[in-house]
Amino acid sequence: MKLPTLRQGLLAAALLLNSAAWAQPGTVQARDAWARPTVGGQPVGGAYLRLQNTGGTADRLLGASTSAAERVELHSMQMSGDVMRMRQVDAIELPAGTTVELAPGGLHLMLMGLKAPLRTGERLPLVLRFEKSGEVKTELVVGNRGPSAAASMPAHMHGHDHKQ
Ligand SMILES: [Cu+2]
Repeated sequence: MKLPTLRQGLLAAALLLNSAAWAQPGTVQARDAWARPTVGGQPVGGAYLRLQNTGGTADRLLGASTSAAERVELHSMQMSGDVMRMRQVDAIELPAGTTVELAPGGLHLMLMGLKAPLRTGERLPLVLRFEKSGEVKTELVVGNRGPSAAASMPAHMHGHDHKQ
């Protein structure tokens, strides 16, 4: 009989397509990840990167981790009156086909409980966790990046007590 064979073939093809869809890597790419150097005794550090969602569906950054810190928080920075405040956020939205910039003065990753000062030139592994794309691995390069709004920001604004 030819029919069962054909049917089996279609079934196999359908399963294959299905598993291909599941196995598809995420459509979010992390680029240019970097962290600001810190001095001894500084318990937290800021990290920044560009997230590119090349897919047709929205995704969200839910969290991150690095061996260099006890934990990583997602933060936003907003003016509250005339004071810049950092706020922890649950997720960072990545609409389909967009690039979201985590940069000084705005959204950023906060490395909490640094195990050692971050020194210029160091590379640290960073794992990003997305709602749909799953885990994406990248590397943080420690160093100061070009002109940015935060370059002249007083150090106390990074003091992370969330009050100033
Ligand atoms: Cu922060």
